[in-house]
Amino acid sequence: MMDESKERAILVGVGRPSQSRWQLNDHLDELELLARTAGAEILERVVQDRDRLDSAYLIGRGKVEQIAEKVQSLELDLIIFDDDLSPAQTKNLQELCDVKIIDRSGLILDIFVRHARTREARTQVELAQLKYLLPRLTRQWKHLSRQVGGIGVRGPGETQLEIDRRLVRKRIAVLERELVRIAHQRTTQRKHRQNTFRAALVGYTNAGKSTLLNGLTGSTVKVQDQLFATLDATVRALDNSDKRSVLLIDTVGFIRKLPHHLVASFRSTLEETLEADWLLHVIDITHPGFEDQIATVNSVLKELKVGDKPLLYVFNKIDALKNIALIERMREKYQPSIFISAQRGIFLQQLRQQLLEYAEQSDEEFAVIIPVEHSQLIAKLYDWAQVLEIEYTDGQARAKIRTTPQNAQKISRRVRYYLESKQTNGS
Ligand SMILES: Nc1nc2c(ncn2[C@@H]2O[C@H](COP(=O)(O)OP(=O)(O)OP(=O)(O)O)[C@@H](O)[C@H]2O)c(=O)[nH]1
Ligand SMILES: [Mg+2]
Repeated sequence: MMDESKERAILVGVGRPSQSRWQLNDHLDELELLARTAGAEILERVVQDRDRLDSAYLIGRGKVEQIAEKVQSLELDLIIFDDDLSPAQTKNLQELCDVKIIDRSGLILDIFVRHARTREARTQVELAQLKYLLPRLTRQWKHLSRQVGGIGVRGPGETQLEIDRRLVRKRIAVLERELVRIAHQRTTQRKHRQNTFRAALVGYTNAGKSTLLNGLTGSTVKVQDQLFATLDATVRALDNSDKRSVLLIDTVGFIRKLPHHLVASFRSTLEETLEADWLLHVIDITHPGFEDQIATVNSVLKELKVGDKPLLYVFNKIDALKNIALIERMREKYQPSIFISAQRGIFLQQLRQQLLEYAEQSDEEFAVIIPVEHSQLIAKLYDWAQVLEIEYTDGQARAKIRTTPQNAQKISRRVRYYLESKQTNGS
């Protein structure tokens, strides 16, 4: 049964001494899921154990020749490598196998191209794709793009590959300017909600972030058993939060070896996350490699310089967990943490409660004194904080305000000498 609409592919992985076979299989499972999300049909996996990667072919030349035979016998359209290929390796492999070659980064980019809906996401993806293609822009690629198309050469690639590097660079500059403009718009939007507490959902792709957002806010963001279903930042208010307004932010998921061009290009989407007051790190506890996923997410967070933001580990999908003992082990190991099922609504009420409590607690009370001629700054206080009391005497405004630590910092920077005292009044 050959599905004509799907590209026929095999996966290639390299076994390293530092890595268990189990880990390699887990990585290849994930690669297969990525490939299927991109619309490929996987016929086989090829694994080679190596201490060192080959500079010309990544794997041994003999192995490449075996793969070239499979290209014929299995009628392959595509070979997908789990490891990053240099432009030269890609070219060499293409020459020997005479078929399209793509690596994990290229595959992730392809999925992003498919899933990008908004102008911002499209712009970011095109930028990342062009940056990825630039060093790979050779005659070989042009030739292939004209002939085959499909996975890895979709989207802007098809037309951009026809033109020379100089034009690609020009396009990159245009996109970068466009993103600065979009980011500016976003900042303006964000200003309107400065006095609200914001919690960002972060986590590995497919962990259940969007399901959780829907469960907590009653919205209907797309949920799919697919990688990278969400590419845009969605902001929704926590329902049932009359005491304190709390916003939740859902955004793009992370994955092992997320291409760094992509992370850089998605900065404006991730900006919402970067400015959040609290991170909810959502984890699929039923995934066999969930602890590796936690480590990956934490390292991306570090890369984004939000490694020390306050964070709650939200272990999700406990409804589908077989080994219940895992919960107690993880509760000890990851703190603070909560164990929920976003889909079934198990312990969601508790999570909502924690969010509200945290939001309340994180507010601090300040007494500020501002000379009345700084009327703009006084007006700003109302944007940035809850003004509990304000009185005007001797040409000065004396105010008691309550706000998040983030905003408090901002205010104290502006207020400078006028900040009288700071009383933490959390409890
Ligand atoms: N069993 C179970 N499945 C869940 C739960 N929460 C989410 N899922 C499923 O997990 C899959 C991924 O859910 P999403 O909410 O799209 O995950 P995400 O983290 O937003 O994924 P991306 O946007 O692709 O990064 C879907 O098939 C959900 O139905 C849960 O509590 N239990
Ligand atoms: Mg999602």
